[in-house]
Amino acid sequence: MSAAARQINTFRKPFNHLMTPNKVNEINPDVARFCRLGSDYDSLNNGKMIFIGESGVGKSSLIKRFHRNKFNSESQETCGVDFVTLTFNIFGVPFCLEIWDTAGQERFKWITTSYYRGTNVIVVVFDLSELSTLHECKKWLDEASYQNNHNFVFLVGNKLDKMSDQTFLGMKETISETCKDLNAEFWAVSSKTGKQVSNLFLRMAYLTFEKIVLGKLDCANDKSELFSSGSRINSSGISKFLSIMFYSSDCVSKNLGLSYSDASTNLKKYSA
Ligand SMILES: Nc1nc2c(ncn2[C@@H]2O[C@H](COP(=O)(O)OP(=O)(O)OP(=O)(O)O)[C@@H](O)[C@H]2O)c(=O)[nH]1
Ligand SMILES: [Mg+2]
Repeated sequence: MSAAARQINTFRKPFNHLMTPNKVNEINPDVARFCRLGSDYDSLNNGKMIFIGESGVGKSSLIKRFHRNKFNSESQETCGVDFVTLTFNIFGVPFCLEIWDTAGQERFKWITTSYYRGTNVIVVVFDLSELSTLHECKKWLDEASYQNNHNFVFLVGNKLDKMSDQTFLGMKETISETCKDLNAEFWAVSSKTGKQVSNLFLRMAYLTFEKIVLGKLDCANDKSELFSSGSRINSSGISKFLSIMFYSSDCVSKNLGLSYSDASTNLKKYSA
């Protein structure tokens, strides 16, 4: 996906309002204010998300679809872990998200578990066409949750292209129960066709960003100082919005090219 595809200018909705514990329906006013004033956003921490689940469910394919808009029908199992850092532009504020891909093969467990720490979002992936992979999700989440104070859990059913609408509807109740059990937000996607993949990543990026900004505001002794001391968003600030993408040894950087007027127009309606 191009850098432009990682811009978030509107609130990102869940896949299904009934299958999410994250009931927020609009951008938080404090976060909107933070974005509008461009308050000290250089010091925002990176977000971290990790993809876990059985081997072959399509974790790497999902990340590849979002990152490069490509799909490979050949199976290439992940050895250990892999990661990519993507820069999003959220209401005019640059935000880096580390996306960690882990191997589902048991023999790599000793490597992957050491990367679980410090994760904001845990993405548990299963294959919609292999119900047994859904039943393994709790085990995966329990392992990842150990010693980890994550903020969000997403339960992602991949390979939607292999399902008829009717079969998918028939599975909904089981999925809904698992969602409640895991306290997770559900998404059905297809890495092959790209259906819902972008919406899923933008939703996860937005929620992570919101959590990190709110944490930063909570930590500040004086919120008003935080809001007033930051420089306002200006054209030189916007020009800093570089999209930095790392994938393994790859490193590409591009200018996002968002104009000041775009950012301020998008934020006007959220003025506190
Ligand atoms: N039809 C279909 N096939 C998919 C989809 N996503 C992935 N696949 C295929 O499923 C196989 C496994 O995909 P991977 O992305 O390698 O799975 P993984 O979860 O990363 O597997 P490990 O790295 O071993 O943990 C590959 O042959 C993919 O082409 C999808 O949405 N639809
Ligand atoms: Mg993989």
